[in-house]
Amino acid sequence: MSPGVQTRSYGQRARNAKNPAAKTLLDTMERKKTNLAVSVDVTKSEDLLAIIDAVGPYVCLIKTHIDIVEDFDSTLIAKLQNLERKHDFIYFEDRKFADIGNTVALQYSSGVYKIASWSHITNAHVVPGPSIIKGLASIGLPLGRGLLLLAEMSTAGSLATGSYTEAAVELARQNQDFVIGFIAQRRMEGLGAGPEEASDEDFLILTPGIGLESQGDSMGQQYRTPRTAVLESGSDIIIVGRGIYGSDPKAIDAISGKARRYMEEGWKAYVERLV
Ligand code: 5BU
Repeated sequence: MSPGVQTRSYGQRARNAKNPAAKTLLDTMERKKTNLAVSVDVTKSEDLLAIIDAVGPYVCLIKTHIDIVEDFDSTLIAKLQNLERKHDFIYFEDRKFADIGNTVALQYSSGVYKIASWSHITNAHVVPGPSIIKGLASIGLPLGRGLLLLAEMSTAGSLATGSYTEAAVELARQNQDFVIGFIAQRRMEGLGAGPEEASDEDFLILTPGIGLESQGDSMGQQYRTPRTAVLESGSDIIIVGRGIYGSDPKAIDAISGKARRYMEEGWKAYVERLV
């Protein structure tokens, strides 16, 4: 594991966090003793709500793809917010914005989903360059939201490598009020920077492509274990989807049990890396 800020506790990092969403997330992780985010990729709002209710006690963050919900209506947002209050977590809409600043600002604030109004964290590709951050920040910063940049992806053959990944880190460095970290497979601090620049950086690393029982799927997804991601690669938050609800999205007791198991695995690896 590379040396750096990841050996500090989530609680210590919360105290230094400048962005409110990052601070809330780190405080929640410390309070609930969990670095698990569950990605709930189901198409019926009833299943979405039932799974969130089942995994809620074990997560710091719920990741959504709100545009795959077939029966979406605006009352769903209030129901999601009730679960947020009941279980003490925050939301990350995995929207992967990728357009010019003006367009992403509209996509983030408006339309059917009004993402910025309820999702504490969202993410963006860096393909358009700095303008995408400017556009999203114009909406998100006044609301205390945080942005993750896609520095790497979990898929086989991903093109987000090398100088592309380094450019993402550079963009984050220039926008530390709003950019709170990365979707990545390993730590990013210091990438492409001199030691001076890297010394006071603290980016959250959120890692998808996590599974205990499977190596991947038939469409290029690749899985690593919570232990590998957190202990060996220095990830801060493991993102688990089908590993938790995949075999049967209606089997609520089994889903709770699996969420607890991933939470325990993730936390154990984190505690080990602190010492
Ligand atoms: P899974 O069921 O655990 O494979 O779901 C992973 C989720 O994380 C899914 O919602 C993807 O859209 C998301 N994801 C990913 O798998 N890999 C990536 O590199 C990025 C997002 Br970015």
